[in-house]
Amino acid sequence: MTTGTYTVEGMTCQHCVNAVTGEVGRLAGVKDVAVDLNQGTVTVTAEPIDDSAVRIAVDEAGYRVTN
Ligand SMILES: [Cu+2]
Repeated sequence: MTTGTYTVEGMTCQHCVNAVTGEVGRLAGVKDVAVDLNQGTVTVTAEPIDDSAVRIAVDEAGYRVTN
């Protein structure tokens, strides 16, 4: 299991959390998605973790990975 932390721009409320969690959580191999609104981060636990797929999923949710 691999964990990756992404800095995501634009998340402000529970709606944002649900949108990001929903899109990223549907990716193959993803076991957990944890959003920290204060830090503006999304921590993904997956086996394997597909970095580019995570970035695309965040983008599709309407936000942007900045790291
Ligand atoms: Cu929001």
